[in-house]
Amino acid sequence: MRKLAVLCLAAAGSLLLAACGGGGGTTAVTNCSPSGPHLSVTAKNFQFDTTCLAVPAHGPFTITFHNDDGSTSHNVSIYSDSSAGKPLYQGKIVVGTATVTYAVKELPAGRYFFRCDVHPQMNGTFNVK
Ligand SMILES: [Cu+2]
Repeated sequence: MRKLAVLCLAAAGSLLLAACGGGGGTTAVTNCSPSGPHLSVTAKNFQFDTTCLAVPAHGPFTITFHNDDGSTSHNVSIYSDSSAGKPLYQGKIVVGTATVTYAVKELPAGRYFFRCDVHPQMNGTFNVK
């Protein structure tokens, strides 16, 4: 597993990136809709269990984040777009097998981007609508 992560990091920025999972694949869902203000996301084998998250506009929300990769650090952060230049929320990094709940302030309706800051190849679309 550690070897795979190194390969993925080495591939960052190249065409091989899509092979490392996350939101880069052609089948990635981007148009998901919210079912409520409480999200649950799991990171396992250096992948999130979804490529699309959504919350309702007009209110705060929570993200319960499960890190299922023992001794590996992951988090969930939200950015205004896939350039990750402007953070809207940066979740605390979770080391090893653990669960944390992030409380996030209301965001304006829009299409944003989420990722793991430790492994940027783990990413997806974050919809507020
Ligand atoms: Cu990560």
